[in-house]
Amino acid sequence: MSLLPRLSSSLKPSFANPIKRIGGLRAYHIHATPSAEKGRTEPQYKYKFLEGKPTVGIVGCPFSGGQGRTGVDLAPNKLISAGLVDQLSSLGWEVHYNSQEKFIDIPYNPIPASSPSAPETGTEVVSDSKDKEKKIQRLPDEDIGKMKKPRLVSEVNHIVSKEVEGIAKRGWLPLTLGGDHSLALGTVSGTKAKYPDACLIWVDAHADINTPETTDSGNLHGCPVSFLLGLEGTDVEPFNKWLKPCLKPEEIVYIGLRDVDGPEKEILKKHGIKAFSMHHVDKYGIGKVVEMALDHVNPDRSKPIHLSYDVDALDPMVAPSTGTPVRGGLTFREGHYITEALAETGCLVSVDIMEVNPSLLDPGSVEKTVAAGCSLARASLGETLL
Ligand SMILES: [Mn+2]
Repeated sequence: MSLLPRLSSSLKPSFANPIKRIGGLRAYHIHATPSAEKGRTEPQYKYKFLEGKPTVGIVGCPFSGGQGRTGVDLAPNKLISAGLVDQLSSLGWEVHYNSQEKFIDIPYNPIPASSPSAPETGTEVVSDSKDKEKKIQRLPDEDIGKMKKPRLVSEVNHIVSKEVEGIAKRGWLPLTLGGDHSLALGTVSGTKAKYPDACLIWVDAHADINTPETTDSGNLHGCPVSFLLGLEGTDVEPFNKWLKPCLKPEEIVYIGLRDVDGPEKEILKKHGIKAFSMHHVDKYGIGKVVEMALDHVNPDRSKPIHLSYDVDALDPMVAPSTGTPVRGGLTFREGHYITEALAETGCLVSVDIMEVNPSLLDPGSVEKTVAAGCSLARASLGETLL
């Protein structure tokens, strides 16, 4: 199965941005501009913290190292090949997308295991962008405590963090396509580097707030929030070499929770972290829940918002092809309402779409899940029903 998206004719890389070959994987840059004939020439809402022409920088991170199932690394290319770049430019955004070249040079077997060109552990010759050959040692990545693949997760997130920070500092909106949710270590820290007062809205079936001590599985996609908060047990190598706690408990709010571990419940209580579970969605309705969530983290709607959206927040009937589905989730409309309401605030500065896994189920279920990922991204960027 090819890792590369089929590109529509309007998205063929131009001569200015030719396809390069890096370590057997082709890398390319896609740039799409809005035009009246495609749709809008500017987004529906004013995104008040962005600068210049409204621009999205897509970070596609083909990464599955924060959990045990392969395939989630295929999502960025699936979402792109489903037409996401064109869809966003037709909403009035200028769109930049660099394929996965930044993730090739990590020495901990970073190329997705499901890729046909996944290397064996050992020494491998890799060509860099100037076609000079260099050798990269593929290093072992043993568990540290309970943490699985800690060096790989750390290195990839360090790169993601710098990418997201760079895009945000250009005045653009970073849209990160995961990959598993451990990538929020990078996305949130990158966003916080540009916007220290940003709040975080975490839409998920899970709280992802286990610490390296409380985690049962050792999978780091269940831990990113604890690191961002700097909870006890998170000041550990290799993460503490680059990742500093950047989030206060009162700056995060959850929506959609329904599968929370015992120790996670204790952490939420102990730190007074606001969370709206599916029980609250049932009780109040999604409109009221989003309003209460915003009132908690952003009462005057004056702070930048980072939205980290795990598609497993949606009910498995809506987004079935994801690694840890839990029944009783958000309907299609509830899931999209959240993104529409956040877009309407004009405060969004960074968006993650995480945990689409195009390899788990039949083609119809995969298509449904990929389509949901794309439509959540579009709604976050101002697509409306009318
Ligand atoms: Mn998650």
